Amino acid sequence: MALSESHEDTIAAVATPPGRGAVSLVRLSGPRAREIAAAGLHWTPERFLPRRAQLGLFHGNSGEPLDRVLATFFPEPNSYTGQDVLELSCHGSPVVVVGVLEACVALGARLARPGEFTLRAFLGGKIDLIQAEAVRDLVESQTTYQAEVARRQLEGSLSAALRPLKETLVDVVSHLETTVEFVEDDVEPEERYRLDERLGEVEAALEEWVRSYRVGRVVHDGVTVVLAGRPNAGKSSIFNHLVNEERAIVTPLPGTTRDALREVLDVRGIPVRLIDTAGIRVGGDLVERKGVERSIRESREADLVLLVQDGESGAEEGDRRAWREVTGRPYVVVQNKSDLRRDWRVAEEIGAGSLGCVRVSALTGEGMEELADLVASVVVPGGGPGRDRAMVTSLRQKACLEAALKRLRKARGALVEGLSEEFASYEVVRCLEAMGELTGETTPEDILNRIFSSFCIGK
Ligand SMILES: Nc1nc2c(ncn2[C@@H]2O[C@H](COP(=O)(O)OP(=O)(O)OP(=O)(O)O)[C@@H](O)[C@H]2O)c(=O)[nH]1
Ligand SMILES: [Mg+2]
Repeated sequence: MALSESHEDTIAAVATPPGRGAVSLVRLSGPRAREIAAAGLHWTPERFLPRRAQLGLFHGNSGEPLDRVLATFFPEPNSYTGQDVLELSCHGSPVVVVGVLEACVALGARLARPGEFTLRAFLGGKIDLIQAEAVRDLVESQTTYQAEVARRQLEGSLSAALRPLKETLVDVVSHLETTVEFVEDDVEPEERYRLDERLGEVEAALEEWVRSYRVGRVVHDGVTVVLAGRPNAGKSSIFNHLVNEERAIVTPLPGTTRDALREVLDVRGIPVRLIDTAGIRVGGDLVERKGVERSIRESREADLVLLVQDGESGAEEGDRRAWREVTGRPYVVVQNKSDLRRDWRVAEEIGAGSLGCVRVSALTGEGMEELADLVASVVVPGGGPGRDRAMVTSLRQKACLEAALKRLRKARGALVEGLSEEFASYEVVRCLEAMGELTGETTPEDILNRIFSSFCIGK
C-alpha cells in the first residue's frame, strides 16, 4: 500500500466478522461516503443528520430493495478516521451484507485494505502509531487483562508519558545549539552538568519503559505451558480441570494420552497455551513411544513445564526420569491426588531446581487456584501482572526505545567527555528521531505498511 496514494477516495468494508449474526455493519470513509450511502438509500445527502441513527431502505445494484438499514453519519473531523464516515447496520446475513457492500462499490467506493480505516485515522492525526497498534491489540485481545492493557495504550498512556521526555530533549538541544552558534562562549561545566543530568532523567524513564516489555511481551504474546510427568500422574485430569471441559481422555491405564492436546486459557489475565502430553516412560508400543518423543519435544520448547507427580505412589524412579527429560526448562512441581495422600515429599533434587511446588487434586479441585497463581507469578517477571502498570507490548516499540537510549547515552558521553556541543546535540536529535519513529512521526513507509497490513479488514 503506497501511503502517498490519495486518501481522497472513499473506502468501504464490512466491519463485523464474516458469517451470520443479528446485525452486520458496513462502513464507509471518505469525501463521498455520504453521497454513496444516500444514493443507495434513494435519499438526498442532506437528509443525513450528524451522529443520528436513521432508518432507511437500502437498494442493491439494480435498484431492487435489499434491506432496511440503520445509517449513522459521522461528519469529519469528528469521526474515527477524521473523514466523513457512514455506518450502515443491516441484518446479519452474508447475502445482505455482500449486497450492501457491492452496491457501495458500484456507487463509487473502493474496497478497503486491512487496517485502512485506522491508517486514515493515523495519517489524519487522530491517533499516533502506538495507539493504532493498540487498536489492533484490543481487537485481538483474548483475555480481559490484555484488553485492559490495550485500552490503556489506546487512551495514550505511553504516548502521554513520552511527551514530557521529548520536550526535555528539545529543550536540551536548543541549549546546545545556542552555544554552537556562539562559539566563543563555551558551555560552562556547570551547564554541561545540568544538561547531562536532565538527559539522565530521560534515560532512566526510557529504561523503565524498556524493562516493562518483559511483562508486556508475556501479556501480549502469552506463554506456552506444558503438562509433563510420568504416566497416570493425572496430567490429563489437570488439563481438563483447567480448561473446564472433558477435553482429554482420562483412564486408570498408564499411557492413555498419546498425542499432544492444546487449549488456550486465561490464567490471571495471561493467555496460556496449555499442552497436555503423553506420560514419559521407557517402553510401550510404537504409538506411545512416538507420544513420549513428542512430549519431550514440547517440554523443551515450553516457557514453563508443569511437572506432574502422582501423590498416590509418591516420588519414585518414574518421576525422576520425567524430570531429567524436562530439565533445562523452567518448571514447577505439581503434586497431584492430594485427596489420596498428603504426606509425601518431592525428591530433593527435583524440588531444588523447581520454581515452586503446589499440591493439587484434579478430582476435588483442591489447590487449583494456587496452581494458577503460581503459574502467573512464574511466567510474569516481577511476580504476576501489575494491575495498573502501563507497559510496552511490542517488539517494535521496544526496539525504538532501545535505539533512542543508545543515542541518549552517546550524547551523555559526549557531554561528560567534554567534546564539542555539536556531538551531543547531534545524538539528542537522533534520539528524538527514534522516539518519533515510535509514535509514527518519522516511521518509514515500509514499516507502516507492515503494521497496518496486520490489521483485519474493516478496522
Ligand atoms: N483420586 C484421584 N485420582 C486422580 C486424580 N487425578 C487423576 N486421577 C486418576 O488417575 C488416573 C490417571 O489420570 P490421567 O489424567 O489419565 O493421568 P495422565 O497423567 O494423563 O496419564 P497418561 O495420559 O497415561 O500419561 C485416572 O484414573 C484418574 O481418574 C486426583 O486428583 N485424585
Ligand atoms: Mg493423559
